[in-house]
Amino acid sequence: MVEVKLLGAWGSPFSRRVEMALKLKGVEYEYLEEDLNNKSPLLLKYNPIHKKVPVLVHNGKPIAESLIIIEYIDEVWEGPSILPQDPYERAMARFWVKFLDEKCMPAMWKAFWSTGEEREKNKDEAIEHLKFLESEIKGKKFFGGDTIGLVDLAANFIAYWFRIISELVGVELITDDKFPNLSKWADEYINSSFVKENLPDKDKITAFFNARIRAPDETKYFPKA
Ligand SMILES: N[C@@H](CCC(=O)N[C@@H](CS)C(=O)NCC(=O)O)C(=O)O
Repeated sequence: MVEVKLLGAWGSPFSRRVEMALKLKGVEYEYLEEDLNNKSPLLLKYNPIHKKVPVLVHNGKPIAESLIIIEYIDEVWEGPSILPQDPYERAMARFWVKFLDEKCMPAMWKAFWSTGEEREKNKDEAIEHLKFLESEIKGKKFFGGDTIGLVDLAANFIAYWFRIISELVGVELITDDKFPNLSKWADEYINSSFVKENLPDKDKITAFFNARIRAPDETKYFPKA
């Protein structure tokens, strides 16, 4: 019997990417909630290099790193395609998700959690990156076109988690006037019924980041659900 397990954490945007990919494909799986403050032997065994969630375990074989997991899911299971079929479009989707994780996410994160001049510098950097996304999404419903695809799943942190943090720390980045296309995409994305059902509870995310604002050193990981 095919066995699919997902080691995840409820508040993690990376875990949620993978959960959504599995659900888009209609794959049945067992979800194992990880305590990141006290990592399980299973997580350490299956992801000894990074020791992070998500990890997908397919018939006993582990795969780590959310974007790699999603590509695997797309290749292994039938159902709606998550990556485009066209080789050039596939390459572009891979380009954008790399850009999201390597450039946008760190720059936005630094802008949220720094102060003073440093914060202004980080904000400028984040805005420069976001401008590229703004023009990429222009005229499209989703990055994937009419349906949600790899880039939308990967950009989930912008549409949900980072909007919440942005409000809590008072750092405006994606405003309707500066980034109308990206704002519209974010609304469309989080309000699509499929995504809405698969996002973590807003109050719980807010409580976690409020705790992080009060005590950053003691609030590293989402507490176990
Ligand atoms: N690049 C990884 C990032 C995964 C990641 O950062 N996961 C966090 C949870 S949001 C984690 O497991 N952190 C544990 C740690 O840093 O030790 C991916 O895309 O899967």
